[in-house]
Amino acid sequence: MKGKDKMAKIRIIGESIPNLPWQERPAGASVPVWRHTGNPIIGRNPVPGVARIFNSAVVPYRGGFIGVFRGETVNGRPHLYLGCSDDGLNWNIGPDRIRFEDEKGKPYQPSYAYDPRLVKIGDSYYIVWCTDFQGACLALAKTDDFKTFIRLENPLLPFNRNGVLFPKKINGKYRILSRPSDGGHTPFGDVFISESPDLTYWGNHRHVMSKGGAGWWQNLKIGAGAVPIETSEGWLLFYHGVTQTCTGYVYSMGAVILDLDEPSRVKYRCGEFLLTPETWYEERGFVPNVVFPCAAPADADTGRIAIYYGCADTYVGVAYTDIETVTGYIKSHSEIIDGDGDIGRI
Ligand code: BMA
Repeated sequence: MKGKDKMAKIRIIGESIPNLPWQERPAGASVPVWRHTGNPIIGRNPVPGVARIFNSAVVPYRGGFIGVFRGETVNGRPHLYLGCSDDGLNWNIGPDRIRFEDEKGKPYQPSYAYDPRLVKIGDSYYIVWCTDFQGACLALAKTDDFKTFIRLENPLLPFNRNGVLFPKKINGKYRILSRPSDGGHTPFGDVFISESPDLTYWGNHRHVMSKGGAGWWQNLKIGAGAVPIETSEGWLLFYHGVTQTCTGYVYSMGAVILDLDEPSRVKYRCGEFLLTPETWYEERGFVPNVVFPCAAPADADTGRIAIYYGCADTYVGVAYTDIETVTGYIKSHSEIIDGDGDIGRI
């Protein structure tokens, strides 16, 4: 590698978010990702009728932030709620569930809804979440104003979870990451990608990445997390990896860089987790030992990234990194599992 290439700065290709939440890495720390000191940013019983909010997605909106939140209601069923914030940390969450309609304006409410991801593509915003479609599967809705939410056709067949849309078309096609699953707590699973010309018809399915590797933290299953960040090096994806212990699953966060033109191809993948349950709000809650990233807004001007993640199926936390730190760490700890570096068509 030439000296000049070695020094080339990695850029985020995206918007400026000057008010993105941010704290510097603690003095003396060398970790690639660090927690917001005010975590959790959303505590228990945040809204009447909602016992816990976690695994939720946030985007910048009109100079502030807007989010779609997974609220576990007081009868234990998950639904989606809307929230807004000036600073991305203090949230005002509406007391009513998001009301969905179909393309003819008829109510089209999911019987349950969890793990939303939120993405802006062009001038519209899209929500992908896990819904009931004769079993757990992915749902898709569109909004232009966060007042009217139109459900589109469910993109894939059951069972499937962890659906994440890319923020733009790649070579003329929308792309969605997903994790084919089972009807229960799924003791297996890899990340796949599918493409569509119109968000209705999906095909050209490819395998993106496998569970496993030399380490054990992601040896049971993996699932896409935040909307991928476009960078000069590739698509930066924060995802979750799961291991099984004698008392249950442990969810950690990892990161991978996918090829810009052919995102079924892994370029670099961190063999180590970037965040694992260590604090009381990650270790203790409705489901202990869970960190579950769902959003990572990034500021193209400074390279700063704020990662929103669910903590122990009970709280929302924020963690920080910057593009140079995290890509440097991924590349210097990269481990590509057999076959993941190709296009994923067997
Ligand atoms: C997964 C999903 C997530 C949850 C995790 C840990 O299967 O249901 O919503 O955070 O389990 O319970």
